[in-house]
Amino acid sequence: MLSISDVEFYRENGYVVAPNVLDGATLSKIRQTVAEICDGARGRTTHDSVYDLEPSHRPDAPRVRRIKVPHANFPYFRELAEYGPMVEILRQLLGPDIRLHGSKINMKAPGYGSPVEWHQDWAFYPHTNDDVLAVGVLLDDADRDNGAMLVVPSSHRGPTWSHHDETGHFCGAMQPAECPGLDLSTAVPLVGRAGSMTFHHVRAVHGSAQNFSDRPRTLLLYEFAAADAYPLNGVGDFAEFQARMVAGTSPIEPRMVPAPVRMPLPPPRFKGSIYESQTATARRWFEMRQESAGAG
Ligand SMILES: O=C(O)CCC(=O)C(=O)O
Repeated sequence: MLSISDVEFYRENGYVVAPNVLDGATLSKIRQTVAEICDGARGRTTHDSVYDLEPSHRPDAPRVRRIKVPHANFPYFRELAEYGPMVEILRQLLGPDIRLHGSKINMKAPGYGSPVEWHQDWAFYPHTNDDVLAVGVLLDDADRDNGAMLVVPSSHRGPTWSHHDETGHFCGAMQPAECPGLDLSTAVPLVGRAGSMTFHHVRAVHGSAQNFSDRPRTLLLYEFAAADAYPLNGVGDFAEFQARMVAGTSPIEPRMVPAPVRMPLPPPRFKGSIYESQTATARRWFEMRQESAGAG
């Protein structure tokens, strides 16, 4: 459970870290399951519906960047989305009725694990109201050097920024130089020990650098919404939508609030994952900084 001041901190800043939420046995089981899934990337030559691969991946030397939608691809991760202590915290932040929206596991291997450019999740999946958040389940200790997620405090109360590329297509990456008033120097790394959980608001500006350390940074992300938040991108399969409820009941009447929305349209030129869609823009903030640090 979060304290009252933790909940207030989340409302004010758009993020909060809860230490040591996972018990040791569950953490070990998740890590082992992730390792087994990653072994399955051996022999693969391209991205598919489960694996997003690092640019340096080779079939005989597999490098997985992301395990896609684990809750849909592996029953264990659907079960885990109902992990009691996590759902208790979600109730505090979202209310009693909660639906799982999506999931992913972002690997950041030592030395090469890819950056994720600045973005707001809301730009990918706007809803009728913004009681929507992502949980980061830390499967390794996370710190600034191994690519912990960075969040700009209180940015969830600001505009929804453009996430479109130079051709006008959605690409899922912001251009911070074109965001007046957004001060990235205030960004806070969401650090913690393995087994801790981070919670960030769907409109919070966040990103993360390449892993330059010699330690892995594996992050299981679950996205949850208050059940009365309906996705503006539509509901494809209503039975599947309802089957994603993790607590309470699902109303048929969406709650609407005025929140700034930009639709993720026209669709990205490069599809498959955020890593791929963000390559559509030549102006990548984390990569540009890496290059200038190398050149300097
Ligand atoms: O893995 C990370 O550090 C960032 C994850 C993220 O924001 C995303 O995948 O949408």
